[in-house]
Amino acid sequence: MGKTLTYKILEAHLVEGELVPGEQIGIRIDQTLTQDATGTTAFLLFESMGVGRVKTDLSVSYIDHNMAGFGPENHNDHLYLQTVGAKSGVYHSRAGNGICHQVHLERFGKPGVTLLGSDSHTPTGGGIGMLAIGAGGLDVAVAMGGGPFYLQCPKVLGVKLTGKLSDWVAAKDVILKLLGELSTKGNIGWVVEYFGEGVGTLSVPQRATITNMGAELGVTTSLFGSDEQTRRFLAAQQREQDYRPLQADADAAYDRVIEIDLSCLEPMAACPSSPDNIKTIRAIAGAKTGQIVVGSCTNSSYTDLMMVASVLKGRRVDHLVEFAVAPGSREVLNMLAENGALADLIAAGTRVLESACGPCIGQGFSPAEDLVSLRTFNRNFAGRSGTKGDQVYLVSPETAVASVLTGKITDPRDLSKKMGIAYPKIDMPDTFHVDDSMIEPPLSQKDAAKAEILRGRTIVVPETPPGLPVKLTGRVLLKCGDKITTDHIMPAGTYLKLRSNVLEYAKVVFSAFNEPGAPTFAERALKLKAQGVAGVIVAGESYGQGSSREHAALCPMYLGVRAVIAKSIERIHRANLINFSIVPIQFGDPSDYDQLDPDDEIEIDNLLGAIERSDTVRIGAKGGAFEFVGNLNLSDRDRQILLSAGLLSYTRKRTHE
Ligand code: MIC
Ligand code: SF4
Repeated sequence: MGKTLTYKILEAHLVEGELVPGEQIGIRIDQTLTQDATGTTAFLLFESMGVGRVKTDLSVSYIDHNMAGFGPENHNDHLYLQTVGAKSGVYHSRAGNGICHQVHLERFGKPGVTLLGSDSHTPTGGGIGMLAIGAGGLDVAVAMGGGPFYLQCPKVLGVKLTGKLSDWVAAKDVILKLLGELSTKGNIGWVVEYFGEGVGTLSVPQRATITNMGAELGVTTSLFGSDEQTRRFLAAQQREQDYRPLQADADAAYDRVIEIDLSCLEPMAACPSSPDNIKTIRAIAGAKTGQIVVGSCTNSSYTDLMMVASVLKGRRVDHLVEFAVAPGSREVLNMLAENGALADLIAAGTRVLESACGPCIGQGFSPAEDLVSLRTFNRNFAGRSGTKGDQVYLVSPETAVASVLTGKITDPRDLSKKMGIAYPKIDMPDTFHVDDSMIEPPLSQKDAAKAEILRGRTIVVPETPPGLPVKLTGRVLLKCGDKITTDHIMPAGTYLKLRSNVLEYAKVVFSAFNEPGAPTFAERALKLKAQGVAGVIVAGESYGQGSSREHAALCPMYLGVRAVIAKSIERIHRANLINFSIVPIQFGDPSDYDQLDPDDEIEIDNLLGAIERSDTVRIGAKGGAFEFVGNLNLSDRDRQILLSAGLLSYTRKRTHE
């Protein structure tokens, strides 16, 4: 049997372990990316590792998340990242240059290369044939220092694409279809690889939409091969030298194959409040909408926005709809400005937001209560928009623009059928407007030696995790259900500016679960911590879905949380827990979850011994009246990290050995 593309790239980068599914492997990382919301912590930790300059082929630091600038925090972060990056050998993409994944695809992505990013949508790079993986900032810091990245050797799901998308059906509908089939849980340890004759009909920006939102499946990454479409994209970005053809073998051994006929797809939506709550637009058409946004790293490419502008040219946004676009990059915005499409959007009544994450991470543009908001984004977790009880539907730019005209959820095919609007086929241009003047190269080693790093008062170095106790005596601080996302654990939106100050940010851990008038999660946790009692979280399936934000481990660690006991824990979050010395435990028997209650006392007699040499722990609860077994599922390296009180101490120890 032949090799998958995933295994070809893994093989070329393997530095530890064997390519056997399920085994832990270490791979060399060629490129890293960080963004400002995870980057400040990543760089503070990188600095404390004492490595000096980055050892990767390329590391880029982007400013794109924390852009609202209410108070000094955001700008302090930008200045820190600009100066620490310049000194450490890192390229710096300035605020206004665009969303990390879009800019990285345009300017740096290369087929066959490994990319590790401190953002869960790093797999966007899979659209150009990279093996691009999201991870916590500390893992990225270690990779910047030249350390391998460790992951579970994946199984490969081959998605065979046949046929061709019909007019008004978009790449977004491909990934929505897949999310409908596979859901957001139960896909840990898989890579999705697209193949088949349908692949050649998709441009790189379309492929990137699919691999981007593949993150919502909870897989390690998603990728396409590198072919004529890839060459065209790189040539249009004036980087044809970065092209190399790459494909899986014709008889590649996929662990499972799903077939999707692109010709049979129709417009779809992820309904509130999960990216896997999929319905056809036909089924939900007619519902009133009052707010629509086209943007985010999923759908803000030049071709997406040109399609929207072409439909809106000479027409008006419905008077009950607020419509905004957030172009993915300055390159995209520049091109729209130059060719007049921006003027068409403005004339139609569009609000033009800056090239950044913006509303996708709750940085403004929150919808009114009970109002249906259509967004071309990748996540619609409850409250992520900044409005409690929000009704966010994730759709393609085609569905978005059709609904902009009618004020109702509208099947875009009706624009042709009922309104006589022809589908504007936007081809990828032969040349993009390339201007790298907002990407600053790092200082030379000589200049870097003298350069000063600017550290604003709002940037606070995070606490190092304490060692784990031999015997854990704890209490259940929170019992939560299935699919708890990192947005539930560590809300972003208006709190995002606290990312560089764990002491402040920790106050809102699990704030979605706080009851009015009752002590907050943080207050209860700190009280226990002062009494020397460990905090324990009990959760259902798929705990820690969503983002890579390590604050969802770092802040609970600071509050004294030492263990999470769940039915299952998602990949990036589980790694973050281990990195910050919180023990991830899976119920041996999921029905034991039902026996536990908030405030239950928890005892693990020989925690350290179990971590050192066992696959299971015996957990006592309710003053000894109930005992159950937890699975640890730790690799040797995980054990060492936990025994060293986290990845930072482990890395320091190894550097000085
Ligand atoms: C997200 O889309 O949730 C984010 C904000 O980009 C996060 C990163 C973060 O929390 O800073 C992600 O996807 O990893
Ligand atoms: Fe930014 Fe949204 Fe993409 Fe996250 S998903 S990187 S917040 S645009």
